[in-house]
Amino acid sequence: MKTEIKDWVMKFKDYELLQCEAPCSLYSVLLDHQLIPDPYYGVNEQEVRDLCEYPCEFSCTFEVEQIQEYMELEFGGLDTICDIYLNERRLDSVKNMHRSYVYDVRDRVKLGTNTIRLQFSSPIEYFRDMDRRHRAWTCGDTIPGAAQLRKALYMSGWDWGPQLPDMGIFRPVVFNQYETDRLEDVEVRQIHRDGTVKLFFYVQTKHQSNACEIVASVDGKTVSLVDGYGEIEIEQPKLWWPNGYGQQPLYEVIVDLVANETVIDTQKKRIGLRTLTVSREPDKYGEEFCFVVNGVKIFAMGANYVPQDNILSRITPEKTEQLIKNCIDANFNCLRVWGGAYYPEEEFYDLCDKYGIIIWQDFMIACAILYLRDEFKETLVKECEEQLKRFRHRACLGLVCGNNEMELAVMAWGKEDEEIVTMDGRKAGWDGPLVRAEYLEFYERLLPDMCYRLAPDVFYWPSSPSCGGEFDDPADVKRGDQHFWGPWNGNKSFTEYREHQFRFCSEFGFESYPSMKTIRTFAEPKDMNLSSRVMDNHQKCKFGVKNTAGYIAEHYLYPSTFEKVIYASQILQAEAIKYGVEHFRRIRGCCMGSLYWQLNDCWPVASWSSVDYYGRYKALHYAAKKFYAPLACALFYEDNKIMVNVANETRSEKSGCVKLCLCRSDFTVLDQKEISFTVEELSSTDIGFIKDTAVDNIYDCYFYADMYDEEGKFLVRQSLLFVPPKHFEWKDPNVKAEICDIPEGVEITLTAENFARYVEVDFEEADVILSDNYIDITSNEPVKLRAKTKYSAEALQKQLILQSVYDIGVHEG
Ligand code: BMA
Repeated sequence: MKTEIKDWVMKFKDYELLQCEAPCSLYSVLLDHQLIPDPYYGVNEQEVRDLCEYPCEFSCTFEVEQIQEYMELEFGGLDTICDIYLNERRLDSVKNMHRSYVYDVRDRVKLGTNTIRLQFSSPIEYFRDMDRRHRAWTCGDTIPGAAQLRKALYMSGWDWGPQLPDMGIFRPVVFNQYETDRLEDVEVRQIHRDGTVKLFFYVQTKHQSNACEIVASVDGKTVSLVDGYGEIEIEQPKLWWPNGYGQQPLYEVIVDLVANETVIDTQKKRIGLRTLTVSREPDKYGEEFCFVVNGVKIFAMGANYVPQDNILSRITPEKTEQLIKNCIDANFNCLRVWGGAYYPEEEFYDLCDKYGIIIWQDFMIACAILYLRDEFKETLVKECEEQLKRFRHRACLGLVCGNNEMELAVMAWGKEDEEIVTMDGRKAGWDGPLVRAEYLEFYERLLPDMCYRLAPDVFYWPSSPSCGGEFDDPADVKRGDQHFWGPWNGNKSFTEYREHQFRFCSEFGFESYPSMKTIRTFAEPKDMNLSSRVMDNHQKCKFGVKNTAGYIAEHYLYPSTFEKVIYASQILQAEAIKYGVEHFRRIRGCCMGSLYWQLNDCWPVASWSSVDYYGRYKALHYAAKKFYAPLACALFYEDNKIMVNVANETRSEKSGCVKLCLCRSDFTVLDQKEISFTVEELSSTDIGFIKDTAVDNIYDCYFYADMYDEEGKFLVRQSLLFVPPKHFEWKDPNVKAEICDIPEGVEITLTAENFARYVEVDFEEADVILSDNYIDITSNEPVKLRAKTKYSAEALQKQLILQSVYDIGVHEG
């Protein structure tokens, strides 16, 4: 029998005892009891952060009605430095939130009421101590020393995250009692041959009792395992595909442990039948790097996923499902779970299996030298083993990766003279042999060996970015994956993306501010200035404000209001990433992946995300929907002509046509042309061009292309200017929107009198995800958008807000 222990009491400082329900943490409990202000509001972060200087304690009671053969306490996730007491005797002291801990407590429990006390010590104090005793380099946005504790690094601050290193019970605590045995380790492997799939089961029980039988079943077939081993063949397997390439059928594998004809334990695993690995074949560009699913080379399209909150108990399955649906809405087929975070919940992987999102899974190590001293290394190894066993059977698992940016860091970020003092007192230069040797030993011997042993079908990659390891130029663009930060960190123009022939861009990004609705959750009208204290506190990138202002100056007139700064920052971000992705898809074959930094946020903040903390789409997310469309159209202005590219990421040939048009800002048509196309499956082709000879005034002319499918259905519009938008002679477009009710929600009809670019449709209060947004109105023809919403057309019409590029520099009144 398993009993989850949910009711706890928290003791903190001299507050009275506070009732709480697990999962819960210091912050979640204080917030529930209204004892602290919202840490995400204003500059409260700093005040609330300091509460983690103090210890905090959770206790509970549970009843034992009978003594059974086996009695275990299972802690799914304790964050992080915790002394565990059972009936006032210390059971253990733990320091790794990425592991679960199971204890045999039969000799320690008593009939009747038992108590558990979890005494958490301050992580901040620990960081300080670690930093003092042996300074090691950690990324500058987090609390020094934070990387030397197995606690999600971002919780101690990142360049998009607050410093709120909470503590508490973040996964279930379970009391488990049973008589004979229980299932311990269930491994399911699959081999695909001649159109059939053979499943192999390797199962271990905790006590290896001979009195039990293990039975596995799937797809109506059952096998009784011998010595924990058995096979089932699936004759007409329905294959699992990533989103956009086919369906995602899942098969439920049930493993029962049977004693005296009674099922005494069960484990269920949903699996997808597919082969999935990474190809590193040498090719004419160097060495390819691409996911291969069921033998098909996939162009990975998606972003980097970061934790959805700093206060972990706020992350609900519903919110996670919404976010994954947002990914599907934007045609993603891949996400990278970045290494400065924590290993997501089961439901995250369930959703990725269900919707077809390939997961690039980092181990939770990022941007820091870890001291692999004995105790630390031991817990890290156990953590990696546990996590691998946890997700190795997942249909969605594309690869596991040793760390984020550490190979690069060890080679390139340090200074020879910077001293690092190891645990045993040895001194090593940042790039010294000791640091290098430890790196190689862990990420390039130990972890790949572990993967080979525990998850032999899963591709292992030592670091991101990397060319395969051994400090062999991890930034080489001819091999492996790349992180490219020329635009934004390097202050380069968007056009810079097009100067490189990457193989797989696993990180590139551009910041923006979240919408006004989100800003209003943490700032008052008096704070509505990019450089105010409150806004600065919600901009964790040290040069974020400067960069935003600089890029605005490069592209747009100086915005006349704060609202327009926010809008400009979002369309800049959308444009920047679009520049990159369109180029990457154009060179499909050479480049086989695009994962922008970053999908989401852990609090309301200025960041690289395309969906903000409250689930609101930024302009980038609407743009992603178009640049990641299975059939996408992109424009490239080169050598006085506008080249049209069509990228087809589906498994069938696609035909259609693109209508091209050169116009003046008052909609006068100067030249037009229609190009029909047929583009092979899984390819990208330049289908034709139009010359710019009809352009009579570059400050007044624009170009647009509308793509239609074979049946004449409109798919997408792209537009292009010949000068930076700040120099364009905008005429007031006088955009109007008519909203009407339709059975599924509302339809919005937009019209303009002159060319309108990036028209944003928003509502004062209502949150509505539209079929498209930040759209261009390029002719007298209206543009129609749709939305599923609980609001009526009338209610939305009243709170409608419209703006476009024209408005950025306009002074009202
Ligand atoms: C990347 C990531 C993160 C960071 C982001 C933006 O390199 O690995 O460390 O948040 O850049 O600067």
